[in-house]
Amino acid sequence: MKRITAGIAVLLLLLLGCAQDNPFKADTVVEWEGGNEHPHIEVAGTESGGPGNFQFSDLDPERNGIQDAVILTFDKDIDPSTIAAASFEMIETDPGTGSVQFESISYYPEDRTAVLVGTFSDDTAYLLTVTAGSILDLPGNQLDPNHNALYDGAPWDDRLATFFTGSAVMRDITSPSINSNFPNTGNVGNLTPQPRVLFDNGPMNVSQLNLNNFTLVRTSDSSSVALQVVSATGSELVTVPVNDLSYGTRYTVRLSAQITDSAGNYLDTNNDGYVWPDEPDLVWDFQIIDDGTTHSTPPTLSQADLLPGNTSVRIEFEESLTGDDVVMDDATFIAANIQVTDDIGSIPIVFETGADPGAVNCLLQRIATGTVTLFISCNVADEYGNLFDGNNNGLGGTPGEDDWSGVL
Ligand SMILES: [Ca+2]
Ligand SMILES: [Ca+2]
Ligand SMILES: [Ca+2]
Ligand SMILES: [Ca+2]
Repeated sequence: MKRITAGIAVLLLLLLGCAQDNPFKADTVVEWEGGNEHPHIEVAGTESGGPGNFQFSDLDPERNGIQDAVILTFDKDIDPSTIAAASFEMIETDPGTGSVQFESISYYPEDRTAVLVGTFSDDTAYLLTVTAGSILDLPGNQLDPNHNALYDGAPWDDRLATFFTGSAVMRDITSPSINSNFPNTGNVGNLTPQPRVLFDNGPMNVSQLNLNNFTLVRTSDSSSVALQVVSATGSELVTVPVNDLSYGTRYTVRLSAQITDSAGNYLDTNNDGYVWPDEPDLVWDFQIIDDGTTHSTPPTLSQADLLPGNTSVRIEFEESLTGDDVVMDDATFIAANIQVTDDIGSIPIVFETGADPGAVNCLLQRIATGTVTLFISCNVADEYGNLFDGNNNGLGGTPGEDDWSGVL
């Protein structure tokens, strides 16, 4: 045991020069996503290589096998009685499948650090599972490895770490994520576009890349559209509609979050680095361009100006992506949808429409001073009821991304 304590002392000495990064001095002001209530393992490593190192090296040449230790540092004070054999599961993943018994398991409260000593084999990879719910901080909170500020149980709040000796290859414990998805704009000109997703950090479990987990519907009524799979590989899923899609129609694609890579890691669909039990499905829209009979292309902002005298803001709209003229629905020019603020606050507006059906004058009921900001809601519409496309991707009416604001 003296050997291990000495190892920590050496690590501490090495880290004195970079106190900011010192893993033994957890930063309690870190704002984890979803809150900071639960404890976390801040850093894992080995005794031989230090924090962030996952290769075991032989610290005791006198004994057979590779003597080293797993070092886990927590960000909160841990209940020492929970740092026990029952909390840790260590198995071989390459080449064998056996389990590993640690020779000693210790906790150093002053460093918030657990040290798991073992003897390991040549050219072998290991998977350590810190079992969900097993380790508690002093107030009794479970670890929250997926950072949602909730205790979710296994597998969501299992904390995994991999280690190896020699040339063994560690098990993939990284969640796959979304690289990109297409088509995703409002001017798709092909009636048989190929809805597809590209993945990172796979390879994916190809058997799950099927039409149960990937669907296409008409956005307006959620009626389903038949697809077939063009290709499903470790890094992409490509599909195509069985029949032609319709002009001027918006479609919604959905990929289930309940799919995994080939190692069994669930998909991180929103690419935030964590997987939650309620991880959202990946959902996105695209729209087929208009033909002569459909009128589905939304309006977007052409130009907005604060006129000389600071008593009027003129807003001109145009058709999204094409830049064609539009006729707006005057009834949507209301205070809830168009707002102007300045250094004093919100400015009352009287809306005035004139000869140009694609424009509106906002008559300010007091002179604007300082920084003048215009807000246009996605609920502004054209004559056909197409909602405003604030981010100009040809798809209107999505709260947040289609609301527009800017300084004039
Ligand atoms: Ca040895
Ligand atoms: Ca959790
Ligand atoms: Ca996620
Ligand atoms: Ca849009």
